[in-house]
Amino acid sequence: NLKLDNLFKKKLIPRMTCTASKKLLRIMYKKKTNLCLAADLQNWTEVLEVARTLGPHICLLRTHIDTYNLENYYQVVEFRKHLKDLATKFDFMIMEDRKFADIGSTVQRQLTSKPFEIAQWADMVTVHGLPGPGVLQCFEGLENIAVVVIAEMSSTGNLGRKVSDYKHECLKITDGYDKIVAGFVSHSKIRVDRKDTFFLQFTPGVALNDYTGGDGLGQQYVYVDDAILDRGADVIIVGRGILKHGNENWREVAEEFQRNGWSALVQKLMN
Ligand code: 5IU
Repeated sequence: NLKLDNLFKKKLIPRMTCTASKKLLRIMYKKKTNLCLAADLQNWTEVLEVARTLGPHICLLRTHIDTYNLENYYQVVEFRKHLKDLATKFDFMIMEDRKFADIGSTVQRQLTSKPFEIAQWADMVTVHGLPGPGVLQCFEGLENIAVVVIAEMSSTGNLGRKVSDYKHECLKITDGYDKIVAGFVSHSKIRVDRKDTFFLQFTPGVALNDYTGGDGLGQQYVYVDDAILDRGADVIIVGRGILKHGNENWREVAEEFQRNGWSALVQKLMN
């Protein structure tokens, strides 16, 4: 559809200053998906399996590399090599949800030190806004890695929702860092069309309409349409909504998230 093509290629993509978000938006448009898989599985081999199965349906794969039972540095290297190969093969990006929250000089070392060497393989990482702009400044010397600032978490009672202005302050610290910041994690609308910049909103805690309730540990879920149309998500982050099913059903469920997510995004952007 010509209107949608124009919207992505002439309006949205050129307005992004951050190389990673430009790339992500291109992938989303090409593959017709705004689904990010939260690859929360126990073993690194299972993470590779899910990446291989769902690669065609996702634009982004979100890792927690410290939870995959990687036993030594050589396994880490092997894991990230295979994951990168799959990302290239299926054309998706990788976001390590590390949630950095320290002073810049420490974050810089956390990004580069062994065994994980996050800066070498992640396209994006999450950071908390709590430390202030230093947490962004420390990315300036690093190439090929962008930042997603956590403005409002999905969990019950999270301070991003409770502390007035927290979300807005997270926005403010990104001023001057348009090249580094790909967007925000938020469970409610944080549309920040500052100057010429278009940031992406990533929203976790998303479920299909067959689901009600949380997970008993504070996670709160919203439906795909609510996440995108009411709460402003551009990219939906889904873990258990897919992974709680047996691996023979992963693809089918992911396709449903993909279809619903993409049609809601198109509806939102065309309005
Ligand atoms: N995640 C959240 N909420 C947040 C942030 C990250 O759920 O505010 I920041 C992560 C945690 C989990 C994934 O790895 O997103 C969501 O998983 P489920 O779809 O399984 O709830």
